[in-house]
Amino acid sequence: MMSESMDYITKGIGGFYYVRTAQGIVECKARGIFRKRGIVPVAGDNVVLSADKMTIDEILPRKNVFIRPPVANLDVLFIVASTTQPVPSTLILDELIAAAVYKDVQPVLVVTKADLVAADRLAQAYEGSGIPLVALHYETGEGLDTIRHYIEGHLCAFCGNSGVGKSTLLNALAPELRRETGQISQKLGRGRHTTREVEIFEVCGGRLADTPGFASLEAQKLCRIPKEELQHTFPEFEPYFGQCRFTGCSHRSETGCAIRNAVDEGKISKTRYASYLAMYEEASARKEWER
Ligand SMILES: Nc1nc2c(ncn2[C@@H]2O[C@H](COP(=O)(O)OP(=O)(O)OP(=O)(O)O)[C@@H](O)[C@H]2O)c(=O)[nH]1
Ligand SMILES: [Mg+2]
Ligand SMILES: [Zn+2]
Repeated sequence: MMSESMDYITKGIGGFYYVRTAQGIVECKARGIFRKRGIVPVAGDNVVLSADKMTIDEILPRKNVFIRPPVANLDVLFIVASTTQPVPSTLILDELIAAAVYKDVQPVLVVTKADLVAADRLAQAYEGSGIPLVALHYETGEGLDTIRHYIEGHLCAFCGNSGVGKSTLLNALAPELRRETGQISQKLGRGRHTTREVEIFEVCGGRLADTPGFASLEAQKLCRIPKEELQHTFPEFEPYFGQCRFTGCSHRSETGCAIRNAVDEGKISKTRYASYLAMYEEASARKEWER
């Protein structure tokens, strides 16, 4: 949980850092010692400034850090999926969920376009998974307060395919950011997509990281999870650990696997288990240098 009074980096660009302090945002440089130690300050870092507020003297211990997109101390990742157009792949959603869990970030599935097609299919796929799922209904406002509740007091980010409704949701939550997003799209409207920096905004009593890198659904870029660790990124597997016949069970084809039994008994969702198998295969096939 972030503390209100702590100074933190809202944006880093070209060797300059913008740090939010109780007195407003100040522009700083980082001490040379960080580069010598191979530490790169990123948005979301809690920092201690020099007395003249010109230099970042210290980076406080991080809860987590992502390299691409560069952001630290993320608390919540909203994974936005629409019931239709585009129809989500549960494998991609599960990869993103696993990346979040692995990095100690709370994943929250946000289902949009529930007014067009019922959210049943997704709700069923994630029933009993322990992953919170919030279906949005803009006609009634249903779901928005739950999202606001997750944002309050936390550093959050959104991810999801193009067209799922991230901007629509942002505008519903924080209309004051609308101009901001409008400006950005205008800038991007012409020519190729240029690398944009991560920037953190204060909304709904929390912080929202605008992270272009999370927009794409490439969970592989967020982090690579070793195959042995994968099981721990599926919270619903936990009650069955230690109950498989073989120690070191990979929960694939071994006999007496408690997780497979739970799938057969309908206690673990079939799509979630299918994602586990696919991710395990993928992790096994990874070359040593890719790990
Ligand atoms: N019916 C319906 N339409 C929605 C809903 N959410 C978003 N849309 C529509 O879906 C389209 C895409 O929404 P955006 O908010 O632009 O999607 P996005 O995720 O920001 O897309 P990118 O910026 O390309 O990544 C727009 O036409 C929205 O009006 C919803 O809950 N119901
Ligand atoms: Mg958008
Ligand atoms: Zn097993």
